[in-house]
Amino acid sequence: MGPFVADRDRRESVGRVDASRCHGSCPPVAACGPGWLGALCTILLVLAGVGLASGAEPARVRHARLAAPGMTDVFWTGGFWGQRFELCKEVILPHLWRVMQLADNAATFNDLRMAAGLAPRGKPGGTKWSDGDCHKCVETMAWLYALAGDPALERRMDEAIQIIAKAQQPDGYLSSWVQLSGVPRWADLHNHELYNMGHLMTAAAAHYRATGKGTYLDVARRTGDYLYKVFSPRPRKLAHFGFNPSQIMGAVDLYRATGEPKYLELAKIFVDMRGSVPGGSNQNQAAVALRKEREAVGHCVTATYLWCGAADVYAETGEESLLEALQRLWVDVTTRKMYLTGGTAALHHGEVYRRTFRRWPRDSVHESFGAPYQLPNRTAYNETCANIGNAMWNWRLLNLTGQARYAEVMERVLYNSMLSGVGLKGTDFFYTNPLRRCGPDVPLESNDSPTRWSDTTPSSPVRCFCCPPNLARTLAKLHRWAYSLSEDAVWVNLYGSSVLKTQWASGSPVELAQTTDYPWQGRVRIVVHKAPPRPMALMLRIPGWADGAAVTVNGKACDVVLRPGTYAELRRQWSPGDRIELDLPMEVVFIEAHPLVEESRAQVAVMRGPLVYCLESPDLPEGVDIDTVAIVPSGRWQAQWRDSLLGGVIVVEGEAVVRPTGDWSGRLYRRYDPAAGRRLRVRLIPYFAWANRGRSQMTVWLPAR
Ligand code: FUB
Ligand code: ZN
Repeated sequence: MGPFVADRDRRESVGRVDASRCHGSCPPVAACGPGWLGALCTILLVLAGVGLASGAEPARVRHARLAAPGMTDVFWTGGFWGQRFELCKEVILPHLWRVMQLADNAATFNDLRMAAGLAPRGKPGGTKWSDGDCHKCVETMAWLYALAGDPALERRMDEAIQIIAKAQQPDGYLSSWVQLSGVPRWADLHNHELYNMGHLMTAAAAHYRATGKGTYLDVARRTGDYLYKVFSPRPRKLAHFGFNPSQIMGAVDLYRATGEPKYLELAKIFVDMRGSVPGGSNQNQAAVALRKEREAVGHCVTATYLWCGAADVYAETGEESLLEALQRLWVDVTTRKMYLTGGTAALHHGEVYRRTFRRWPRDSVHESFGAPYQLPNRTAYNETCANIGNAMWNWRLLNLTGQARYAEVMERVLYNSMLSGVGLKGTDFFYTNPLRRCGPDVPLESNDSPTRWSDTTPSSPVRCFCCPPNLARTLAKLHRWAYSLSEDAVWVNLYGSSVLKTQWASGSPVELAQTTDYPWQGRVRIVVHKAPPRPMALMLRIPGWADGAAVTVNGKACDVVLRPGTYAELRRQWSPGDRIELDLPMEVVFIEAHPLVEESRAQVAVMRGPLVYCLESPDLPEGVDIDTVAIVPSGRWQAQWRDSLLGGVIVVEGEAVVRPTGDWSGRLYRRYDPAAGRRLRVRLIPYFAWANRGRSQMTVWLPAR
């Protein structure tokens, strides 16, 4: 399939921006209104030396098979994700904004205020990466604003951007922790300068698209120009720089927003730097150059951000060796190193053989991938950001290739290890996402917390606020991941009540409305409201678990292949009013792990549709210890809607056996009695909904009897 011409982001900002905003840094010319006004604006822009490409998404996503719809081409109309979008707008974002004004929260706008001279200067109160988290918060506002158009949000963005712009140094550098601490620039990669500036570039591009204003983008351009100056000579001493390298995605976003090729070159430099000089650590994927890498190692946020950045570079350059490396790594991750929930960070701390540096054969890693099949449950790290990074990477691979396997992983993360990072009320969070919490005496690991937390001030159990704004920005833009477009097709990646209103490749309007109770029910209805005047394919994703899916068009069965784990292609001349009905059977299924996953041996997990289930202690009768429960997969199992539980969920109920706890005091082992145990009916809840009823114990994997 050839390259797909996609200029939706340009069109959508055209739709939003009015002529009154055409001052200074102007949005794409058509935004300046029809006729003579637009022409006048063009002339002014040219005279002012502002390229006409400014603000436009490049006219094509060169090497991607699919393109994402524009920023406002899709919106949720309700349902599961619609509720979470609303929660993000009404609760999560206001909460973040409030907490991030606290001077001693781990992420705080106050550090930027101090750097800007807008608050009395003092020591930074936030972490070294606080700025990056502030930019993620503004990015969230931009995505919400694009759809909601709420003037209060716009004012808040203006307020934040004013602080950010003032905090920026005259040469374009901006990383408030370094500025306030007085340490030299680029002294230590853990100072997170690139992380901070990367998020700045991404947030600024989103803000520009959402508002048409260039205030933030101007800051980002200065940052991009500064980074280009520092990194384009490829200084050897900075070859291993980049921890959680959001700057690669950021530079590509800036390139796409401005059309300025040097930002793409900068992104490529950041990819090429890794592993280019001996002595780099596996911790930040600098021991082996990405194009040669065969194993997923090291910090999982750092890894997935690097891979997302490389995917973005590939989308623009088409350099095959990059895609090959990413696909190799994907196989390693998904067949040997990924949890059932889509989490990938098995280890709080560990070691990797340093493959390129003989004198120090072992390399310390943390927050990282484990060895193959090393997937402990209780001590799983699975940082929410790492899980989101995995989803972001898979969304990119999906669009590059059109392969359903990537959508499957993306969906697995979203419903499970991403959503477990936020409490149902939207104001409390988890940083780590283990698959088991048990035993009152078992110590918690770093960044674990017995209950969810709302802020990360010094009294909080966790001193890192990177995950909440990452979650918020993902919820705020997830609608855009639900569909993709190609030259001759619309792809439905995620099921959720929504409307897609876009221009198809030929320029014809396409409008579809989807209604569904997914993931609770597997029935999906899509109604065509507008269709192009020639045949178009509707590509419906058939999830890997959906054996026996069925589809009808206007009530008649279709002759179409519905193979789980692929997209089913419905190609025809569509007309307004056409009705597609898809039925994805949602059975309760029992899952076992590869025999080499020692921690899950002889156990099963329960899934229904895309949801992973867990047993949580509030659902057990008084006195029954979670560690004594084994389930009986051959028993009677059923799914039930419970309106009043956890905001409304489908629970799975079935048969279990409880073994006597007995007296373990002073003992590590005892004789096993096969006859001991009594029958019990248990209720499992969706994993994402655990830890919303106070301190509890929980397990995804359960012994099978
Ligand atoms: O690196 C900054 C933050 O700390 C990241 O988001 C986390 O992964 C942790 O490493
Ligand atoms: Zn995080």
